[in-house]
Amino acid sequence: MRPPPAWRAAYEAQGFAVLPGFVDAAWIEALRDAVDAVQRNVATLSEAELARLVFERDLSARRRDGIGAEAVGDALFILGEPETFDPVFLRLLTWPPLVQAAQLALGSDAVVSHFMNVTIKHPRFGRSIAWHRDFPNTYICPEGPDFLRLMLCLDGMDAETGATGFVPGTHRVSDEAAREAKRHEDAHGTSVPAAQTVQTLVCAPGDLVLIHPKVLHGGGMNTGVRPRRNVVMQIGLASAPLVTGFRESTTGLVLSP
Ligand SMILES: O=C(O)CCC(=O)C(=O)O
Repeated sequence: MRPPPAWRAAYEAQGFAVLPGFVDAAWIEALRDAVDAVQRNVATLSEAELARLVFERDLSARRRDGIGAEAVGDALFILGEPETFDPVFLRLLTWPPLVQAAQLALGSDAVVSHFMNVTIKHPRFGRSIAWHRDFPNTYICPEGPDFLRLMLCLDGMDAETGATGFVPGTHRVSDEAAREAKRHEDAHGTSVPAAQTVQTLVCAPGDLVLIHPKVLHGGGMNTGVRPRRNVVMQIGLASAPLVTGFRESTTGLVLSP
């Protein structure tokens, strides 16, 4: 195993870490173009392709500050399985420096992909994301918190555009406490942490954010005039079988640099 990189201490102490300038501008532009192409061609997509997308108009207006479905057109919130639309995403997921970052965070060379998506907050109405932990989740999850999410910023983000906020240190709860918190959330809704405990992450295009599965995070609406798009990849230990029912095209893909 390689020696731990400098970001590892932040990841362990806070439950998240930023690796600035991880992906170069030319590649970020190619990824943005690929997202734009899907958004532009929504009207011509097949049913199978449409099934991988989540549209703003189909979600509650509550997280858009009441802005109604009629005002958001065909805006995408989630572009699922982006690798099935453009191979540039698979190149990213299997890119050795990215795989190595996941291996170092997880402390093992044997890692697999769980899924990837592009999470999009459109200018003016892109929805807020409720406070949550990624572990446990009902989508694609192993029994324990043996994974992380890697989030690549395509446009950068700040408070106005709905940057991701974290409550540092909240990953230091037991697995059972995280499960109990999820049960509570499902029954009673999510609670909002005190503002002074939240760190809002300002990022530039090309920054990579590593997210511990038990750190509390969420984010506000995009009230600005620029889009806020992040590629989100969940990668886990190969030794931790999934206990959930869903699968994506990259689920189980062995990642080795
Ligand atoms: O896009 C974001 O701000 C965060 C995405 C997120 O919360 C997640 O994938 O769990």
